[in-house]
Amino acid sequence: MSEAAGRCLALSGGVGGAKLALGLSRVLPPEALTIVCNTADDFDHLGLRVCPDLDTVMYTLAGVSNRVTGWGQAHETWSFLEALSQLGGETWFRLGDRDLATHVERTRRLRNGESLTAVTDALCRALGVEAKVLPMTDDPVRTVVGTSGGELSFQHYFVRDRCAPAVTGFRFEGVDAARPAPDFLAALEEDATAVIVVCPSNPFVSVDPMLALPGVEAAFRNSPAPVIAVSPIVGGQAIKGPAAKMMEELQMPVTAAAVARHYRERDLLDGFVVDHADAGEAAEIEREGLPTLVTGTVMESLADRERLAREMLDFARSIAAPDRRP
Ligand code: FO1
Repeated sequence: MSEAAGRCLALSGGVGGAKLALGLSRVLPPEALTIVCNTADDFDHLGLRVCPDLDTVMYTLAGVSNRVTGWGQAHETWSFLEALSQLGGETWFRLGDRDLATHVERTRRLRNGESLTAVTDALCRALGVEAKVLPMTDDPVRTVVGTSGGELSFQHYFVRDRCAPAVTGFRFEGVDAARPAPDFLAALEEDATAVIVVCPSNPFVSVDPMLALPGVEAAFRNSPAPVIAVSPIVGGQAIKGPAAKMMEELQMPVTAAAVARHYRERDLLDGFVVDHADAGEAAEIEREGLPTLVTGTVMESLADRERLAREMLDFARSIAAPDRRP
């Protein structure tokens, strides 16, 4: 996509989102890409602010992410955690030594009164990340996971309890009082934004917190830019993480079409992207009024990430200016 075609705003959470964000950062000039990250997974741990989805995107674009786990840094050492364990400290949430530096520096800056937007920008610049990486908001929003055994904080559900409890629903504490990060709203309302990409992230705990921020859904519906989402479900499975398990527990079909419906029912999308494995669902999704691209959405290599990014941008251009309901 050339500059003339304007800017891309990508919404990303978790590992799947970061892969496509990397692809977009490789096919777009840095000034044409803004990546907004979910911050409802953030939490205060050992007196430090941990921002997993911001860090996954930052590390991925900086080329230092741990490809095996999808979180934290590569070439990690664990002296801090070993020493903490000897002291009887909490080690269920694994903080590597290099990763720890990020949490210490972010916490120091936040305590000095810097916004999360400003801190993220400083850390990204220090790591050589040129694309604009943004928190969805500078205000506190925390996902609370409703389960058959009661409510859990997100990281307790996801890491401590390994996504084992059956989910009954989610709520995003603080979201009604939170304001979308200024640059996020600006990118949504800017007419230079040529396409909005919802990355293949968990719809419930990575994308919905961003959409729940006051004004965001309306801005999606009113944006002149087409909104394209990539299914995080391929062949009835999530590539990584608990999205498929959550859909089963929420009594939803575990299909790409069900994900399309989850966004479509709020009139948020102009196009949807499914993997070849789900080509049979494309007709059903199109019948529901959503132009659908069938392609390879499983990103193993860097070339996969770049190809999918290019196809997303071309698909967006091919979709007529969205005829949005007022
Ligand atoms: N996920 C785990 O499953 N186990 C961990 O020990 C763990 C540590 C961790 C440390 C820093 C960080 O930024 C992310 C970390 N994650 C870990 C992932 C984290 O739970 C994220 O919330 C998920 O990636 C979902 O977005």
